[in-house]
Amino acid sequence: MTLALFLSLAAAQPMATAPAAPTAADFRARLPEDEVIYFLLPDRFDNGDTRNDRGGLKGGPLETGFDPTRKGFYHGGDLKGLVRRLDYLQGMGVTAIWFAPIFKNKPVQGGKGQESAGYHGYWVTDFTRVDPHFGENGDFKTFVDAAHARGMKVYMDIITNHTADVIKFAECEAANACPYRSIADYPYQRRGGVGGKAINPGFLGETVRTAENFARLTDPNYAYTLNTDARERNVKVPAWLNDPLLYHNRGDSTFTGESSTQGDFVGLDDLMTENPRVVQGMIEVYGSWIDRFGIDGFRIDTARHVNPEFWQQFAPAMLARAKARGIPNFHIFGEVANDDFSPGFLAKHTVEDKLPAVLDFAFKQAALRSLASGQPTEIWREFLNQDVLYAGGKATARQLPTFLGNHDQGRFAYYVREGNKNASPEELLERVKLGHVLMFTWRGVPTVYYGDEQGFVGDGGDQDSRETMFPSKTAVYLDNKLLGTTRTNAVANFETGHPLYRLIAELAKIRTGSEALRRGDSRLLAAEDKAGLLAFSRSAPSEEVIVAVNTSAQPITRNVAIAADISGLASLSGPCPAAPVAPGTVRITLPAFGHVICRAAR
Ligand SMILES: [Ca+2]
Ligand SMILES: [Ca+2]
Ligand SMILES: [Ca+2]
Repeated sequence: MTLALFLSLAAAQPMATAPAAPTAADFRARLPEDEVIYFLLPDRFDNGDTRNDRGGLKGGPLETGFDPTRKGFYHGGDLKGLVRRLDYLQGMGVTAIWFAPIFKNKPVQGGKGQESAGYHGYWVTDFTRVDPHFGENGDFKTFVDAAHARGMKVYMDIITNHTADVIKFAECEAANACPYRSIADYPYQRRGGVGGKAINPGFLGETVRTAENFARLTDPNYAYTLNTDARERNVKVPAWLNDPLLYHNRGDSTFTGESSTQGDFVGLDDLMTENPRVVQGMIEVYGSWIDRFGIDGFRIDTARHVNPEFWQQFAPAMLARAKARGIPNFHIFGEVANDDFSPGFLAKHTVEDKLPAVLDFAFKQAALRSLASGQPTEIWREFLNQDVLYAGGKATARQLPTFLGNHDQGRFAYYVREGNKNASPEELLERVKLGHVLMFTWRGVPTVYYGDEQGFVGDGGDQDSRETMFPSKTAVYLDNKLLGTTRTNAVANFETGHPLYRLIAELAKIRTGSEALRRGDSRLLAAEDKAGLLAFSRSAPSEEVIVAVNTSAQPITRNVAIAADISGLASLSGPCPAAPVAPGTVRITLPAFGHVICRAAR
């Protein structure tokens, strides 16, 4: 539409004015769904201080954990680096920063020859302080205050399921693999199996979650014989975490059945989260971070591996703690890792665990099916239909962080390339761009994975998707071919001119300025039994926005049914048709992988 036509339409049919974009001063008033989240690993974002690269430790990589030539070790990023890039993030429209766990980790773990480092943050030994590789608690305060001064929120990544791997079992130490030993085969009241010596008389098991019952659990050697290195027996902080009775001690999870919540996550010591001592301890640990720093939310790691009753107590306690600290819109979202398209599985954890929100793995899956594998756009209809499954229904669905890829499962661009091996670099970029258009217009909270805005692709999941934004020295990162640029991972990549950075900045601006896109109800307008059109509407009291995308490599023209009283469409992005072709019908023409975001006028 031309500007003149838009103005004439606007003059003839004045639109309600969308509320002004929130400012720095009132960031606490914003709802979770108002945010644009950016997820990063502090170790891989920017290195603002090389003096802390070894975390104050002496020795080689196996002592300090620092080795930028190996993907599984610390590369040097830290809080000072993050602070000096706040302009970069704000320029992209980011309003909330979620970073991988900041807590002090066991620097290196793993059997001989299989060692890797805690650069990712998920192997915590001290839950009360920042890992020295990232800085001091004072650096954390500087970061949080600097973010808040800009009106940006800070979401911490927290873990209550496990600590670092400190507890060792005599029976399997040499093999470095400890198979899960079930309650049926290794009951609490016998040592080493049903025929063993009687221990723990009267202990009724972990399902009787009272202090009285857990007081009868006095010997942790029911499944395995504990054989922890004497030098590590007091390494955990707070000190209560050093009590081996507060762990399940049954060996490695197979991620099925009982072991899903009671097994060790690849050796990490699995906390007895049924014990009220652990519940209370974790409420204190994380409540203290809210009290001390006034942070704005938690992403909860491995949420599905903790018993629901733990979350039923922990989540409301954190919300109350935040409220008392003057943080009314504290956001809590759990990681319920899932590779299928199964909103029901995700929703279960909002219903049963009563988690306020979960990461929207279903969004990632729908985006991959549409843009990496070219499957029918009908999946998006099915997607919206299942929003009612969440506790709180559609209102909860609007608060789920949506994402295209992450540090565990890999980058969106990687899967788009894998699924379209003969596509040109231009087409791959168009597909990745359209994924971001969907993420910023679909219900939920758009969550950008660091580096995606610089065209990072990676080589797969986990360590292969954790490149540094600063110059890399890691061979498997250096040979990567990025999207939308001729640059490589050998140089720093904070380019505000990268086409994906620019697109995200534009989308963030549109979304932040639109009540409908942030908070609106969703209605599916059109989907197809093949790749092609997906159209949907977002409507809030002040406005309605209509979004249409073309997931196919061919141009399309389709008639789409909209509300009959819509008289015109003003473009927020893309070539919106100026007016309906008939009352209630708009004709949408889109190039391959094109999109329109249109504000309706009535
Ligand atoms: Ca550093
Ligand atoms: Ca567990
Ligand atoms: Ca590579």
